[in-house]
Amino acid sequence: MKIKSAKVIICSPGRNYVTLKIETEEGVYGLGDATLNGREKAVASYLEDHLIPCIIGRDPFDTEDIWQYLYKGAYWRGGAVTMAAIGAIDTALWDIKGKALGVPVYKLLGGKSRHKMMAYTHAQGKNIEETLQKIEEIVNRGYKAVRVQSGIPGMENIYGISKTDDNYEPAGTGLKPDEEVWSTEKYLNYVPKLFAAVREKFGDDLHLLHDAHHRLTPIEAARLGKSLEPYHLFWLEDTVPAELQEGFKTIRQHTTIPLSVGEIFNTISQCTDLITNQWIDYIRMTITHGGGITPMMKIAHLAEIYHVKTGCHGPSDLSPVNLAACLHFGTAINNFGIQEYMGFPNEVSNVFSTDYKFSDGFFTISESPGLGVDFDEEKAKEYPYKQAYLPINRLEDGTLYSW
Ligand code: CS2
Ligand code: MG
Repeated sequence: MKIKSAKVIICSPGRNYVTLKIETEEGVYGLGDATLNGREKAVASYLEDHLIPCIIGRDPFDTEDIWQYLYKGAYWRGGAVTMAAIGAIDTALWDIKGKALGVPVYKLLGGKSRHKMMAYTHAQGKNIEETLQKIEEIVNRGYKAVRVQSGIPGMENIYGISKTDDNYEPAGTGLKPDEEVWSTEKYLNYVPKLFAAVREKFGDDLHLLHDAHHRLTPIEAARLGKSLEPYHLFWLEDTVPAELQEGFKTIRQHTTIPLSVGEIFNTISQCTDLITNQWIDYIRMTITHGGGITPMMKIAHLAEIYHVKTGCHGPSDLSPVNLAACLHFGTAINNFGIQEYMGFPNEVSNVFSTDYKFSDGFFTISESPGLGVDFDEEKAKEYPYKQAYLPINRLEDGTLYSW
């Protein structure tokens, strides 16, 4: 087989998505998700101006060499923009391989290691009462695992809490990032009360997750972990900015709470210490931002040796193509942990078609050849790109802080 052409389509069915479509001389095409929230055009340019010219004429089955060529051959290795672009190409090539062979991608990754995959979704409210109501709605939809976030008294706009009654969408469409204000002390004092109320109302069996979103120091994360131990969370996510992987060693010394990290990682080198020192329990890297199925299989196999499970990032700001790829990946690997599923804006189903199944809190994989997703280029034209930025965060004294 030979790659004949590739195109990048940015569209905004409810929010921005970047989709790569690779076509072969034999008429088989593959799809990849190249969405990077707030940096969509950078990834599109990296693909169009630098990577696509290099893959024309290549055999789409040569995924390992093509990945090495795009990663090492660029000289400037790694980074969110670069790896989302490479991830989209790799995903599209696996889609082509499955279609060409007439098999679902998971069969090329090791076959079926499970017949269903547990999902978690987001419950958030402006206060504890509202959050409890949202959790109840989600439990009634059959979920067995829920991420719980709440507004914090004394803080107006914070991560994870929608300013409207719609689902939470972090990216604002202003010409510059929105600014939010943060107090770690108010947050640390409040979150244990939130989970006490949740356990009181829903009992012990519901899996509870929480996202600290990169905002704590290691010892603050240790304090939060210890304070949440009575509520036995499924995981506490993104406690500290993980440029300092060693920070997780401090957390581990103080608390048994399961830790997850990695949604903003894009290469294995960012998590090697975390995994091999068993400083984490779940790796959150996702197919697109992790550089594609090819490297993610290597990360899953490394993690398996150290009892680390996967928990792929799956927000509404990655497209159904990434989600489908995560599900094929999650079907095949032994150490699948859980799959995030925020759902998508209603308009998404006008552009993307998928045939994975979701019911009663679990995904089941599609048996269609390839990834089992499709993309309507004509419909996509009805939803033009909208400039969007993720917010920035400041402490109450104005200090720039992690968002
Ligand atoms: C969050 C993400 O889902 C999560 O765990 O961390 O929603 C994250 O805030 C967004 O993907 C940023 O675009
Ligand atoms: Mg997160």
